[in-house]
Amino acid sequence: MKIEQIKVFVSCPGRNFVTVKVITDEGVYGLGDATVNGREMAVVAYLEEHVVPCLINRDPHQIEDIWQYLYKGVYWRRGPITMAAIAAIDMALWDIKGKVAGLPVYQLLGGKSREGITAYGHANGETMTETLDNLGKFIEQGFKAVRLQCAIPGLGGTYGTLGDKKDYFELQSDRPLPPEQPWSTSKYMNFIPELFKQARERYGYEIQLVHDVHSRLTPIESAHLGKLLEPFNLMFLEDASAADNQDGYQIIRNHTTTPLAIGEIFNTVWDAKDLIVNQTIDYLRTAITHGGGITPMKKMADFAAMYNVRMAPHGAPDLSPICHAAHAHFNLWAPNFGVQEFIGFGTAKLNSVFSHPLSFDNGYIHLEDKPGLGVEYNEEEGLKHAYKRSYLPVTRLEDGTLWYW
Ligand code: CS2
Ligand code: MG
Repeated sequence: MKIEQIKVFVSCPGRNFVTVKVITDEGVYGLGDATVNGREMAVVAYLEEHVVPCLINRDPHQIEDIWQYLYKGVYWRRGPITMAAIAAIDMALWDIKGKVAGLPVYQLLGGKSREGITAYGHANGETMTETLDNLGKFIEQGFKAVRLQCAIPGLGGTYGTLGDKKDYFELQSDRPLPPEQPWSTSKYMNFIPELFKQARERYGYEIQLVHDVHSRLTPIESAHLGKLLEPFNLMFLEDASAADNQDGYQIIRNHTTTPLAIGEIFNTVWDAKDLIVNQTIDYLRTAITHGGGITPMKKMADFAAMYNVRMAPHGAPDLSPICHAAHAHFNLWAPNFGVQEFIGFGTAKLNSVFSHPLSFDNGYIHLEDKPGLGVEYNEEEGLKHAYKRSYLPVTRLEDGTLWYW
């Protein structure tokens, strides 16, 4: 079997997605997701100009060798653009291998370690009451874990809230240039513990709760927040602080028992090596699309397991359904799976372009048994939704200093 052609598609059924289709001389094909939110066209150029020509006529079954060729074989290793490009090819090759074997990808990884994939939903709100009412709706739907984000009084456009947008899937559209949002650490710190206190008073301690700090705090500020939240038993605090310097997490860890999760912007195991070995985190949140594919994620999971770190892949709507399906296969297998972020199955527009094998029931994601990843990309529908340049917001402190979004 040989790789005959590789197509790269960009479509915007609500938001932009970069999709790779690896086609073999025997007609079998595989799909991969290469979406990097706000930098989509850089991945397209990387793939079309520098990856695709090197892979034509190679044996698609040699997944490991092709991965090494694209990673180790290239002088310029790592980084989000490179690793998303490699990830998409890798996903597509696992998809092909599964289709040829007549087996779902999780079977190739080692089979199921569980029946259902525990998912956490997003309860967002513009006020504390709205966030807490939404939490109640998630509990009614059977969710076992829910993330709480709320607009901070006195601050416009806080991360995780919708503002005037009705639909999280369309959060990114119509933003040709990055919007700016203000940030105040003190306003945030004064508010968030109260949100979790009221959540526990209203709904008790059975529901698992998560909160995403989105890297807005320094390590010592995160340590303080972690301590304030201890009475409310969080499942984890996500992106409590940026970890460009992995040692910073020692500071947080030394002060609080609130569990910590990080990794959605990590590209390789090297971004997390110290965090794992020093056991300063509890969950690794790298996505298959941004972490270089299924091949390295399997290795990362096995490595993390030795240090009691569980896998909780990023599940934001800017990853395509191909990545969400790949996560489901990975999560069914990974012995140290923790929880899957889950934002629902998207709009009718999204589902007209991508079809997927996932369903949700009583707090768990289920995967229909289909060979490979079980996803389809409708090329004709994709053409109807042209790429739209759009960006994530940029954050500034109230005095104008640029801050992490
Ligand atoms: C996030 C994302 O889902 C999450 O936890 O932090 O919403 C993230 O901001 C986006 O994926 C960025 O592209
Ligand atoms: Mg996050």
